[in-house]
Amino acid sequence: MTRPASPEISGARLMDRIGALGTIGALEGGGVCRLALTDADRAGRDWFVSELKALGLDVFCDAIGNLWGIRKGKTDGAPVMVGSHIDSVATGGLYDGALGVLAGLEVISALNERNVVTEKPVAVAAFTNEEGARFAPDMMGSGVYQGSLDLDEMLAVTATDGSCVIGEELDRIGYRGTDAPVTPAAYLEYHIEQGPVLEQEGIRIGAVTGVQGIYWTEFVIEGESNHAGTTPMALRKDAGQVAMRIACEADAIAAEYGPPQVATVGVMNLSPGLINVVPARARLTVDLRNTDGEKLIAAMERLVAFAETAAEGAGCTVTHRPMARFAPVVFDGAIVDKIEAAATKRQLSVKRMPSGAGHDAQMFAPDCPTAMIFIPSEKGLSHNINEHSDEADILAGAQVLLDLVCDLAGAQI
Ligand code: HGY
Ligand code: MN
Ligand code: MN
Repeated sequence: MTRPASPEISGARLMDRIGALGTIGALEGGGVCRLALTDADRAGRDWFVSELKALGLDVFCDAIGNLWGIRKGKTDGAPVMVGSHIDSVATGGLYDGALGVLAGLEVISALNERNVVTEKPVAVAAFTNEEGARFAPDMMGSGVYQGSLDLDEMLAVTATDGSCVIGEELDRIGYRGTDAPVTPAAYLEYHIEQGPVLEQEGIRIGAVTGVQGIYWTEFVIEGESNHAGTTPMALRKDAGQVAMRIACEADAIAAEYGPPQVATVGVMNLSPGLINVVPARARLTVDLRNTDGEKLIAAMERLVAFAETAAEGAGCTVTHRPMARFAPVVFDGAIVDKIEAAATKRQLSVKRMPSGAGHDAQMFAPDCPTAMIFIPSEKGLSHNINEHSDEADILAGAQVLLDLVCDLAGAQI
């Protein structure tokens, strides 16, 4: 039997799938909202499972709703897995997460149409709640899949708006499975950069060397509501002022540490939230990240100490709760080298770089050879409905992914 030629990505098929998934949870002005375990997420899951079945894959679902399909190989061993996520933030784009899952489907389509036999099985996965926007922490499904997050603990997590619990939502959408996760022989994730580096430097492919550490913390400050007009400043217990000082301190830490340290206050709620009432209570979240794990811990400790001093000085109390604690990870050097070589062989400019965003890949890095492929994001935009990547880049990155899968899975071509 003549060996099939090296399989090629079908751009039309991949763009069609991006368009199809992009209609699920579509927002009026563009972009998508497929918050984890909502009806839109369920619809996305249903669509993904139907695609896996149509490709002839065996389909699996575990106890936290992670979904994966496996294309048989000559051997029954651990698969080479291509994964990412189809849940999004509330103002998501078409590509964050979806690109990696859909390119995984395209890899299977390309292997099938050339009847390529691989030594190892090939798997395509979509992990539950990568974003952590509705239920913290992020990378929840992949963390449970690989064992770094406890299943029962995660099933009991309440939504950030207090409306529901993960386990019940999984039952409600019918995605609490029973299949046992299988640690891959290697894990590859293809993702948009979500930052400005590749575009600014005119580079086509990022060979991602690792992911920075991520610390999410919730602060709750309790003060005393009072009249905005009659209460002298010195007699106030203003929870709002303390919250704002904590936010300013987070910003000051990032400025003093300099890049790559970043700090974000994404949520700040004041109550009772009335124009003429001194806030009795404030809740804010702080997202701190750094590629240096020790600096990240130092930044966290400094912020907590500041919060306690600021609260005490204002006659308030403060509590803080970790919502995510992920140390920086380094990806497998040999696979990063392969990504670099595969891009170069396709005459694509390529750059080794760390990831500023968290990804499911960081949950696999401690357990199996893992790496990521990036393509440029227009204006570095992401978690924004205007997120965009050029079709030529989308296809180029997907071809590099296919070449890597053929290499790692031992495709007979
Ligand atoms: O927060 C992150 O970096 C990822 O988008 N969950
Ligand atoms: Mn993502
Ligand atoms: Mn994201």
